[in-house]
Amino acid sequence: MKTLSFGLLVSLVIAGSTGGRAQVQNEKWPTRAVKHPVPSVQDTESAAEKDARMKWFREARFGMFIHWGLYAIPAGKWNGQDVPGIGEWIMNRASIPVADYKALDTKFNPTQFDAHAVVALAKAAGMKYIVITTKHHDGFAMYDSKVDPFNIVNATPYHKDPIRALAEEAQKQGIKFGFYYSQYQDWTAPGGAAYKTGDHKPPTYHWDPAQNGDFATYLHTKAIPQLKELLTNYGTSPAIIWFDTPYESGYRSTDNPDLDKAHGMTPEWAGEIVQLLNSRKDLIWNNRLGGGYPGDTETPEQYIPAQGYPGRDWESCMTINDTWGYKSSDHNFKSTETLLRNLIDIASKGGNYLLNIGPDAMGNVPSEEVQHLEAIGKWMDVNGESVYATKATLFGPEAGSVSKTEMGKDGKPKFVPEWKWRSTTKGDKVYVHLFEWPNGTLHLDKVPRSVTGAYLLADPSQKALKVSQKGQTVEVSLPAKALDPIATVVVLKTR
Ligand code: H79
Repeated sequence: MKTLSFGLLVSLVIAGSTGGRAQVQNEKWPTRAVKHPVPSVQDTESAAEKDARMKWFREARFGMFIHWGLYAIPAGKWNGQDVPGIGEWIMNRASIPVADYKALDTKFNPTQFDAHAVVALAKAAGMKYIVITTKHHDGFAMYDSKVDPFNIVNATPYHKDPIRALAEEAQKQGIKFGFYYSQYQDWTAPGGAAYKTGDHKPPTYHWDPAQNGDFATYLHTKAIPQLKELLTNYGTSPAIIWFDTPYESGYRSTDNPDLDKAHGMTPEWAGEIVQLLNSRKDLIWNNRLGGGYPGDTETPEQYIPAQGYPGRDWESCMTINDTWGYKSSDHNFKSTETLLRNLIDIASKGGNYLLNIGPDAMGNVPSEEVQHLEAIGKWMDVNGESVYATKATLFGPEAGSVSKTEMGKDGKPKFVPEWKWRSTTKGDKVYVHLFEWPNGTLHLDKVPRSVTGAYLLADPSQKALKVSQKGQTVEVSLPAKALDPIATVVVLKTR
């Protein structure tokens, strides 16, 4: 592909490889066959170049998502009322007028924010990268922007740039750092898009005349110039650009450019952004740019796909409680057991786990989130070898099965996960993560390799466990008790 001239490339019809898969459940962001007006790195690089670009991401397996912005101040309450739903959507859900929401900036002074501690927390959890909201749908820039005054350095008493502090710490502590940027929705910039909520009216679903304007003007005067700042002002960061919500809620692709234009990112608009992204050779970006660009990663939100996405890189993003942005009333934290099982489940399907934290208005990470991440880190310190840089399971049925009786919300038979064990591989090793401890013997069917030995990963002496193999059936003698109450890893040495 590299030798093709630009002219030839633009005339190629490049099929979106994902065919419009559900991402947020029940939602499809179309990546149908389109002519990419600007070829993206994925269109032009060789397979070897792609492998080199994706290498660190494929080995990382575990990252930290950070949703942090002005919405941490109301923290889920407006005028004394609880606002239902995810915290960072409060402006939309409560139909807060632009001027009232913007006035939050004078109250934002997160003096407790400690970039060193946040990066250290990610590292302690065993996370290999961080992605933070540089601008969410509320339009507030969490970094030093010369393009738009509604930003943390210019408009708040804090006057500092947490993105710069985090970029420096990430560099120092050796962890990749990526930027979330809401390119389509912007609820405080005239012309920015808004998803339909409650009684907001089509075609714009705006709730304040101050939001009215021309989308192309917003794109050209705010989103693109801000993305340019983000791509040029932070040294080796960003390693990732994480786009979001490129089409109006519920929109289905029609191959009608005029309809597209009214309902989301057109190929032309997305292409202007791609032009910028192409300036950073090593950049990874997700499938939420819109305009028919599939990007690098599938991004299932708040769920783990039954089988992963064979042939595609992917990352499940999930909350620890029920919100991304901080909500003072949300204490519905998942257990460490659930979080760890999710991480192992995702690794066993060849994906990454992007697990969110939501710092509060002072910049503190909620203590429950810190505790869970530290607990995961303790397990990863011992067992990380069975997660990092591994490949998906050699088995498959252990993840669960399609129900013969139950139907899912989409009307298709429901996938029912099972939580007895998972498996990953690396080189000649097969890792078996046991959530339930078998009585005496681990029995495995359909092992496609010869097993030459076994030991428990958490056993510092790596004492050999007795193994017997008949054809593809393997039995491993186990000690009476699991070494870890959540997941004990059996390592099979194979050839
Ligand atoms: O940044 C996080 C979310 O804010 C954003 N993506 C993650 C990473 C996002 N998640 N879901 N969506 C955007 C689509 C929106 C869905 C809903 Fe709603 C928001 C469902 C309930 C609240 C919009 C408002 C649709 C119904 C009410």
